Amino acid sequence: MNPSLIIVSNRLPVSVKKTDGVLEFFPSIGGLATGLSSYATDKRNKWIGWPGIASEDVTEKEKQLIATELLKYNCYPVFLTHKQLEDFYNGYSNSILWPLFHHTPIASTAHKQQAAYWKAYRKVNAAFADAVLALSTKGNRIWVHDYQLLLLPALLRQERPNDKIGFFLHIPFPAAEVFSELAEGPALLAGMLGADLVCFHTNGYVNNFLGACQHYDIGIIGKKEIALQQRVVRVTDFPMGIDYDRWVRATKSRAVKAELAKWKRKYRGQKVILTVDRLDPTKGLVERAAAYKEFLVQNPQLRGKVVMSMLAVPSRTDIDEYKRLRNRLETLIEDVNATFGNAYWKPIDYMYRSMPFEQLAALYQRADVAFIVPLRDGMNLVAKEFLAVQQNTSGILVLSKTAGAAEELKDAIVVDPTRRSTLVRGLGKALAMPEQELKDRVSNMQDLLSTSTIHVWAGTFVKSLKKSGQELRTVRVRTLSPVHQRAITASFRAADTRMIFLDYDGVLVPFSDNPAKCKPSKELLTQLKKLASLANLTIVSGRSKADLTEWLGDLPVTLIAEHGAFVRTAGKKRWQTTPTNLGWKQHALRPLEKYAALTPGAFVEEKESALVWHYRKAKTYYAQKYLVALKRALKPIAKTYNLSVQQGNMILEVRPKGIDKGNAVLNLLNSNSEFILAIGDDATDEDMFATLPASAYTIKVGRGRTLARYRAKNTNEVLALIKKLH
Ligand code: GDG
Repeated sequence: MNPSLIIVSNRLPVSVKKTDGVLEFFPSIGGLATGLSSYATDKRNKWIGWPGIASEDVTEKEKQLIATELLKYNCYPVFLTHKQLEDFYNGYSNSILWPLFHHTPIASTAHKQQAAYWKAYRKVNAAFADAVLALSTKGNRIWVHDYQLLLLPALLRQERPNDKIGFFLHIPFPAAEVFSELAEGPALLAGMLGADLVCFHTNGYVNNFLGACQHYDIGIIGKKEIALQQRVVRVTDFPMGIDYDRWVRATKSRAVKAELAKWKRKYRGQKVILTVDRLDPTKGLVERAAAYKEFLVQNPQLRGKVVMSMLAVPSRTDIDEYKRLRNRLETLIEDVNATFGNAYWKPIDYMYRSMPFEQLAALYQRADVAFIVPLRDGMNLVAKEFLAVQQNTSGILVLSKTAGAAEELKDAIVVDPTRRSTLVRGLGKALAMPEQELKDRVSNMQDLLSTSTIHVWAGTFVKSLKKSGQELRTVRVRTLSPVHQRAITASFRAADTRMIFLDYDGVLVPFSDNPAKCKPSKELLTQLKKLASLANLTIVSGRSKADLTEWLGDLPVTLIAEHGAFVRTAGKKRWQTTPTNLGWKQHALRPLEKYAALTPGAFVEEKESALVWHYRKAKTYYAQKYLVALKRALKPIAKTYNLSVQQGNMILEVRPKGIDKGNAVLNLLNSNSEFILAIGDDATDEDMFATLPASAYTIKVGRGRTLARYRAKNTNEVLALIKKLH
């Protein structure tokens, strides 16, 4: 039996509104619900999202009612407050990500609010993560949708390291140079890379995404994949299709035929140029109306014989930018109608509303030209729907080269939406196209649309998700070069919030047989102090509390002793302890002491939370011989008492499982951090590298296998890097 599928999107396929105190449920507009219907109706699956109403606008009782009603559709609501909708949805999602991902400018008013918006975005993504974790179980497949939830895959990955998580972006992914304008870029990439499968509509977006990862030096980029330290993320294009049969069936339905008759009456004797879009800056509606105006100027003979039927669906009406756009568009339309129109002819038939399905299908049929020229568009399903209904009718498509659909619909008249002259020419070509050529082109495109349907899209995604996440590879670690150092420094400077985790021995001071030599120099203390004034600095060590307090106790840094058994937060004097049962110690001590006695130079150090077998000063021959025997002897004890036996730099350390640098760092990790750097040198630091997000800069000092992204030669290189940071 297939495991359950959890679908997560900002909006649920069923929305709620309250009119005069009565709750009404209605399907949300868009193809996604149709595409996923076969999954969404299966009782084992769940769809999690916002139901379309702010939490303040409903009582607790109504929330329960909504949840009960939605359950009939296997939908589960995540309620969001007005403030969250303002900052997360209108703010970060629609005023920052949406324009930037469509290569259009971010309004200066939005820029000013970016920090607050980002905070809300992170919080809402975390709220979605909580909902998904509460409503799913380990082993479920999770499919996350779209730009509102870019952080969600990584948030889920932290809790579900082995679940199959997929992500689909419905809008374009911008070019790396545009994406890198976004201060939160690395965090967003790390969020998406929490998935096993990251998908886009087109190959162009795949390449842009890989380019952005390359820009930030994340992972090893392969063909349609990114190898991270422990996982390989598949990055591929799955162009979304439409429910082709539904649109073809519609042309035969009585309701659509009746609507078609109405449109025919309305537009009698005219060539209809159709545009259907949400009223959105990226859809280029003003540019379209302006091009049409120019077309009328250049083709006076067609005045009175053509009409632009413009359906502008209200969208994001709370955002100022959208209000301004509506004004500009309507002013231009009035101008065109006043300049060219007369009592018998209105050049632009403008409809600011949404339309029932049957009416829309009939309008598509009546149109002679679909003028679908968004400035940039993830895919554009309207273009595909228009083509699907051309069964006994002969409409042709003019399409932007910057709409995702253009990668598939090669037989459309493809134009550059930023150049008015090509738009005008495109319209002319469409209206003059010989009937046979037009029919051939449309039929070619219909062949593709009838096979690459939305059901195929969803099925392929789910199948690929099933297969993903199985490969594990060892990734090449790069030597920390001056170029990498510069990238790290630049990213440090650009970030507002920074976290740095440094191991002590082997990272800040070289190893030495003489413990006195391990004391930090004055110079090192000064450097650390400077660094701590710029970043949240933590020293993550295996050393005892006493050593760390004596050497580093006066610095404004957080100290982690004995690999996380003890933590002293910056600015505080008290150490906090992770409570553990120490009954295991006496059992482990026996073999440790036995083999220390057999190995000249080896000795046992008893820490509060751990036992350490040191063999730095032992003769190699004996050390190696008895290390193997010791490990064997410790195995059953470790199993009984749930201990970890870990080899470090010339040490073997035994301590309770769960006390490790990974968990220690995880407890301190602040999801706000825009910059994370961790430097370590031995196996205990690998836990730390494994825990940190893919965007973190991780550096291993010295040789040996590692999960870190970079390798530094020695402590001198570490100190040089630290100096560069401040
Ligand atoms: C995003 C991406 C990507 C529209 N008005 C009415 C209506 N619609 C339906 C259409 C179509 C859908 O809404 C619009 O889809 P688009 O693809 O054109 O555009 P976005 O809303 O911007 O969607 C886009 C898409 O996600 C999918 O991944 O293609 O690039 O921006 O299905 O038919 N339906 C009805 N009345 C309307 O007035 N019934």
